[in-house]
Amino acid sequence: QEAHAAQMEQTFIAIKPDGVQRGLISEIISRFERKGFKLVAIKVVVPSKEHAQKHYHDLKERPFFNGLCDFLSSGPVVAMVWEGEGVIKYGRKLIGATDPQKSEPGTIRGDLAVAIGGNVIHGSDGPETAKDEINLWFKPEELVSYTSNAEKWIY
Ligand code: FUP
Repeated sequence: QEAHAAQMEQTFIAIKPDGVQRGLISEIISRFERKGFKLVAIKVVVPSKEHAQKHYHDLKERPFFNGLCDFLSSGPVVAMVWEGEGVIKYGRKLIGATDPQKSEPGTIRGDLAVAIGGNVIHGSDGPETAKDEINLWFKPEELVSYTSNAEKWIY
């Protein structure tokens, strides 16, 4: 386990208001959990518009930015931090392409969504954004550090 500690990374994953309203929380969590990733932080929040704007600041020049921020702040979001080897990149793989019409079957968006404006989930797209997004959504003390019994079988 100690040998793996250096390779462990964390990513920010959010079930967006459409995913929460559609009752997809457990379905989405179970996909990350069954894979072998570890949940180290979770909360249900209704983000403010300002918070949504900070979260999507990279997209502020895009025409859909305002509608996107309205959407993210329109209701409860399940904000999470998942940990594991390669979780940033592989989490994106579990999620699938941004446009659900293009995401593969077997992915969360491929299996559970049809429109880009209702693609149910967000996941950090790289190590830097993962760090920034975790810091935006969580205080350090909201993240837990623990060893699960399964880890010696996963790693
Ligand atoms: P992703 O990282 O897959 O969530 O995709 P982006 O960061 O590029 O986009 C963030 C969100 O903006 C998407 F989840 C949906 C929305 N979006 C649109 O509404 N229209 C677009 O053309 C692109 C993105």
